[in-house]
Amino acid sequence: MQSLGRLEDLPQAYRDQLTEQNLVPLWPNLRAVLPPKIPSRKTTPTHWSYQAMRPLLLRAGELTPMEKAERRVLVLANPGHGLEKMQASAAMYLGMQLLLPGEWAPSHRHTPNAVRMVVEGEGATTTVNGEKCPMHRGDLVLTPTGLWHEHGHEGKDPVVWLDVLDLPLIYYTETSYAIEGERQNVLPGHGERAYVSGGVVPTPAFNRQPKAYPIIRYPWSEVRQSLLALASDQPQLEAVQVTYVNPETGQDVQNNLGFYALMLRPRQTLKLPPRSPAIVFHQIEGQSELIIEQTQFLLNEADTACAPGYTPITIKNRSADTPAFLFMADESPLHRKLGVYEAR
Ligand code: 1HN
Repeated sequence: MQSLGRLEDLPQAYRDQLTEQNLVPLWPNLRAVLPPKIPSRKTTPTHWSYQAMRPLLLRAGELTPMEKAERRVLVLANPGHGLEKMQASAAMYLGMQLLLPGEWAPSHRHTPNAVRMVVEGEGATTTVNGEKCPMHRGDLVLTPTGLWHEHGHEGKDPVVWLDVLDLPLIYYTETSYAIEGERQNVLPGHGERAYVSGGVVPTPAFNRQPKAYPIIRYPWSEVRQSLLALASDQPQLEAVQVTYVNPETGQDVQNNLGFYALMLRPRQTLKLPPRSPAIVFHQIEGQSELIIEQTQFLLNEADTACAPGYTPITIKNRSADTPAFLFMADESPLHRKLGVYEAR
């Protein structure tokens, strides 16, 4: 590939004139924005140990009352982007949120899309547009763009969950903002009951407008059951994986990020081909070994890791007798919309 002219090759007086007019020559920067064959990625393979972060999160509970935090979160920041950017990848934000018994995180709505993956504790709820969702370990609760949401805690022990948002993307596009609201009235109805079975959906009547987000809470007990059933029904199936979908459309539950649950059979090794989106892994049950190109992480229960796009990934279940279960998030829906999605 031909090397191109550098900025320093140009006379300083000419460069000053360009700057004066808010002009920049392309050629010194062309290779940086269009690198050969594979994009440059700031996202580096990163691992966050739950055991290591837990005491720091609980300490935040002592140091900062809810009134001073609104959302008490330690952000899982990828050092490749710079910690202050609060990004796990180009489009994904991750945070570990703590809610203590009796606490209340007030209602608001905002343009970024969020989901919560419950990590520990019983008794917390998230109310989303009036639907009060219980939060148990492994449950996925959606708070999509524009929907009111608030968190409460009527239990006895600290509750922790992992927040996954498309905040970096929404912020980058200069569309990120929030509106504060009043405490919501709880309304009847739970999407996961109305849509309890994957094969049938409520029949459309003349006037039934399906909601944009018919299911808000995806209970782990049901997702786990689906994975076990899939694995036993299809013993030859390599990737025992399910996608969290909108039951009305069969499409991804949210606009920009995709969410999945993966089961690894005892001692299974699964190779994921390089694909354009970055991926987040969160260990729900068991212990896995995650190999991202040259980097190797041990994922203990509740650990989280992030891998850049275009990278081969291998994941192994460490146990010889129990399955491992992982939650995954990626940027596939976004890449498909942009027309840049690739599996190599
Ligand atoms: C948010 O709304 C929550 O509602 C948590 O729990 C983390 C991070 C950035 C922007 C909005 C929540 C958030 C957030």
